[in-house]
Amino acid sequence: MRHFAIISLFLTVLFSCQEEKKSTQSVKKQTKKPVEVPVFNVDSAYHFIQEQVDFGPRYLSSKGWEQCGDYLVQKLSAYTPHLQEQNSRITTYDGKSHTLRNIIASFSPEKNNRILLCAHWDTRHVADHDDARQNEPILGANDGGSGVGVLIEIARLLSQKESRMGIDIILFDAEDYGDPNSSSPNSAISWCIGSKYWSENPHVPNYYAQYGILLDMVGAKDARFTHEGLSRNYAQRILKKVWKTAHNLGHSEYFAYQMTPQIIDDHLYLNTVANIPTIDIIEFDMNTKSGFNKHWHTHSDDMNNIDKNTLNAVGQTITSVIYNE
Ligand code: AHN
Ligand code: ZN
Repeated sequence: MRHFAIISLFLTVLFSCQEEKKSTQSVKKQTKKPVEVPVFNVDSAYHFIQEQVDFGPRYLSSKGWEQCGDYLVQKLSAYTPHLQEQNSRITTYDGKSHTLRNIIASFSPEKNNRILLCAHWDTRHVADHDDARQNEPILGANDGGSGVGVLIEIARLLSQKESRMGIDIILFDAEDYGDPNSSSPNSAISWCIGSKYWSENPHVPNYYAQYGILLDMVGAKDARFTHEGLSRNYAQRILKKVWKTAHNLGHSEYFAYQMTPQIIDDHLYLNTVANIPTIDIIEFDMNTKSGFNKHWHTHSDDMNNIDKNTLNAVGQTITSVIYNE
């Protein structure tokens, strides 16, 4: 009888605890009001990639780079009055000197709760993974163009409907001027010069964002995005949030629950220097030696390498994530 009393007391306590948990959870849910997510226009994003590619190769200091930089500033200025550029003299692995050009478009800069969205806008100066014309620059429709195209479309949506969070869209320069000789001792630090510079010199003093999302090579047909190593180490929570959103929207073929190795990309310095937990949405292809898209750093990374279904999966997902915060 005493045993029974103790057990029933235990059960009463247990159930009352669960009740409490339930009610606090439902209160928490109710505070997040449902929001209408604007429609990501994939034709528009595709068009923004085409316009970049039409400038030709856009490697540091090239004519295409100069013209495309002006185009991006002009495009984003039409969507927000809060546009900044960062310029700095840099030297690349080959001893050449260039002027870096990071382009930053902010939405609701007065808000303290912020999300950072980014991509690199420069393209590779050499086709080091091609069989032919290895010394010539590439068009970089997917590698460079795709992430930027998606982000300009999101800027267009943000200009029409404000999100609850403040948003910063950063187009990093000088990501892709890395040393083609990957065994050279300074190879690792030859990439991602623009994001390293921004992480050490953010456009706003004491800048902070709750999290960051980097888009890199998000436009190829049947692309698979995986849980990349640095993203897992530094921003597991964001990976979960983004992948869950993608699955809820029906894009599970693109967003795979698979762990893949670390990649040196712009999110490296955001995570380690700026301390902003940032994921990299980047294609992983297990059938190539590099692990990247099969046209990576070749002359066939042109508009034929861009598929609207992939762009749409990524664009819809990111749009849904930012408007639901
Ligand atoms: C390395 O190959 C070390 N990182 C690749 C980052 C990259 C290049 N993303 C696009 N192009
Ligand atoms: Zn590249």
